[in-house]
Amino acid sequence: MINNEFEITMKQLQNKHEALINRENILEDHYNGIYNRYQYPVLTEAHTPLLWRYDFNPATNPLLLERVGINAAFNAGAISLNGKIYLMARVEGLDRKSFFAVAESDNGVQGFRFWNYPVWMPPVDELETNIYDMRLTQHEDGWIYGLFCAERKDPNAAPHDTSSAIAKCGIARTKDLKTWERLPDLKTRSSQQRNVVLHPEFVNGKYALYTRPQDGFIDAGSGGGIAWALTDSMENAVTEEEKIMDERVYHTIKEAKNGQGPAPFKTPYGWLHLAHGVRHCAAGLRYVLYMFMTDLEDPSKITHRPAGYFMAPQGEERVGDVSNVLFTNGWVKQPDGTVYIYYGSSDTRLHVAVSTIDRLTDYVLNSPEDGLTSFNSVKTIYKLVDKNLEYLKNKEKILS
Ligand code: M1P
Repeated sequence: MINNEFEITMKQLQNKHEALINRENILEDHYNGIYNRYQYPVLTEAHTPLLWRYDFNPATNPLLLERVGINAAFNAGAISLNGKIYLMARVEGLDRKSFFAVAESDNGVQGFRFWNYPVWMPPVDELETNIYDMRLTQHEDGWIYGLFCAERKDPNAAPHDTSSAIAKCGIARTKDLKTWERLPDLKTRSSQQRNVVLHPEFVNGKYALYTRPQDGFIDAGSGGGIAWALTDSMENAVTEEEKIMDERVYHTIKEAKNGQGPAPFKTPYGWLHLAHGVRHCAAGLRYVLYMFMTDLEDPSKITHRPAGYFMAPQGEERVGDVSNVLFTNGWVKQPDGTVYIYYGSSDTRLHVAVSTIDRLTDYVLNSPEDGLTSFNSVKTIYKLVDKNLEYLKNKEKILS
């Protein structure tokens, strides 16, 4: 490539990248009163900095080839700090290794720009192979904690078995999202852990965790659902007991497995939770998001659980590296009650939906529960139709 061509191509790449980052995001035209999706993903592999991917020096990269390819940017932790919104994205290279990188935006729905460098997260040992899905919790002890999945090859796998893996909960903390102190992995009785989330407040003087005990790397097995566990310290986090608080249930959206999403929000009515549920179907596993509320005094006690899913994959969300997946590990609450929900689709890209604390609380408090049979679902609809017809009959009297 002659120098001029190199410069022109580089400029084109930069302009295209800037245009993508600065693209205005638009609310989708769909109403359910609970939330609204934005049309464009807020992060994709194309949002990652050109600095990570290209060698800009014509002497060492005369053909301007991409040197380090990025495959995807998805499942992100989220936090609102000093008026900005920061996403802790799971970025995956062409080499299938995931790592964390921070992207920031002034308004939470567009303009997310990655920092120049990904997060420097030293491994606990040389066998740690892959890290992903960080949940950020601003704890009342003053630290921001990042809990994530830290994965390694199963040391007991047979020599020919190059797939079996062990998932642990990695723990790190920071004050500024830049410098991270890596702490020892969580120790639990369960052989595998994924989707572990730190509750933002002390409970009975202890750190409280939402865990997801599982027997295998993929299958929850005897791990019955989202569990509740306490630890005296995060510097050496150990849990003795994991109490299942949100169990898997036959013929529901969380029949195969489930996992806590981000840390819950405190509301006057209870702790508001977002989670993912997984079921088997002919196309494989289907991941959807659902919500529930827990007791203010005892966050391990579920008080309200709307039936079925809150959000499920639709349109382009359905297709990607692992299709039919919505997954969330980040949401933020703004001072005016606006909530931004960040969700990954099909392990490929990251989207945002907007709601408010009032709408989400109303949804969780007043939506009917799953009756667990077809007949009970029909009864629920009958009840609503009766109520509506009664209201419509008397509407004028009631309103006068
Ligand atoms: O591939 C779908 C999801 O699978 C895992 O979630 P879970 O542990 O609940 O099965 C995670 O690897 C997640 O990142 C991924 O989106």
